[in-house]
Amino acid sequence: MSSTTQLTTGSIFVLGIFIIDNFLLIESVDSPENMVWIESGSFLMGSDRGMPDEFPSHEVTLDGFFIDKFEVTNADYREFAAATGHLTFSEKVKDSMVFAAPQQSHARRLGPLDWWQLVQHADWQHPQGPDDNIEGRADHPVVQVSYEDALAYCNWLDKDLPTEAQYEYAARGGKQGEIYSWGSEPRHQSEAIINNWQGDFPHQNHQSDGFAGTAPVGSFAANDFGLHDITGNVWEWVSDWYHPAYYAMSPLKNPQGVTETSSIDPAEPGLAKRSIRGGSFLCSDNYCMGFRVSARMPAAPDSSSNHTGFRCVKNRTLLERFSH
Ligand SMILES: [Ca+2]
Ligand SMILES: [Ca+2]
Repeated sequence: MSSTTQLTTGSIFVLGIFIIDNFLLIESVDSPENMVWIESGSFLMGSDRGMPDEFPSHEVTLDGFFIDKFEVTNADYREFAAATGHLTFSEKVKDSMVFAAPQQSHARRLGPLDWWQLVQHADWQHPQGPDDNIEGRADHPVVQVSYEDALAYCNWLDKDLPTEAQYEYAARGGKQGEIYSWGSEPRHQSEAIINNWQGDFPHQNHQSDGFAGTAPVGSFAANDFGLHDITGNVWEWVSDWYHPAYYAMSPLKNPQGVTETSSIDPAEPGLAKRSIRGGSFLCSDNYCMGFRVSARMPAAPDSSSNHTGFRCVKNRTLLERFSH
């Protein structure tokens, strides 16, 4: 047999496996409840026009995965806490971060320390503090959960937190090079398209989207992948350790972030942080802009606040792919 024939036979064999593999994959994809299957594919991650930590935009290829259609709700988390007895970080330390609009100041420029307060007994069942509760908010996203609290929930369901790349791919909804999950037009300025902050943050929230704080999940239209609140409502934990220059060195396939010891937040060197994604009801056009699909934010994994929640993904192993 000539080497050409061997090569051709080998190629046909590989092609056959590829076709069978993909046939099995397509045939066997049966979405778990309230999850969407995201096909494997490539996309341009990051932005050359955004913040420095979003540079450079670069092509990333991902395996397919399932992702929750909605942010995890208070009802979901209540079920988990009841079944497992899990105590969140803020329940253990008995305090957490809560947003409070500061007094207007003309004397100096305000910063995050002016609007974040460490409130005693703020936790997921009391998002603003002891006088607050989640009654009537079962379908709102759970907040006041740390990275570990979020991961524990996902693991309980045999799921994971999304990687930063999975999150951005999902948020873009198949659109390439756009600024927002719906495209590049700033439609949020004239339409109630996401839950963010309208007006001059942190003093004036016009609430023209109908919500000063969290909104029930799914109150706004899904993106083209069928995902609700993938931008806006609450920030969402992802699994990557944060590094502002990661995109200059990240692998092209299934990037997972840097190691914990390599993580750096220039604002707090020496403190390893995870990334959060998607922006929240506190993100305005004059501050944060976290609802841009390429926007990244570092967050201490043992921190929690009243504007950060999460959703889960389910990654399929090779074994699972062939077991159907
Ligand atoms: Ca709002
Ligand atoms: Ca969100």
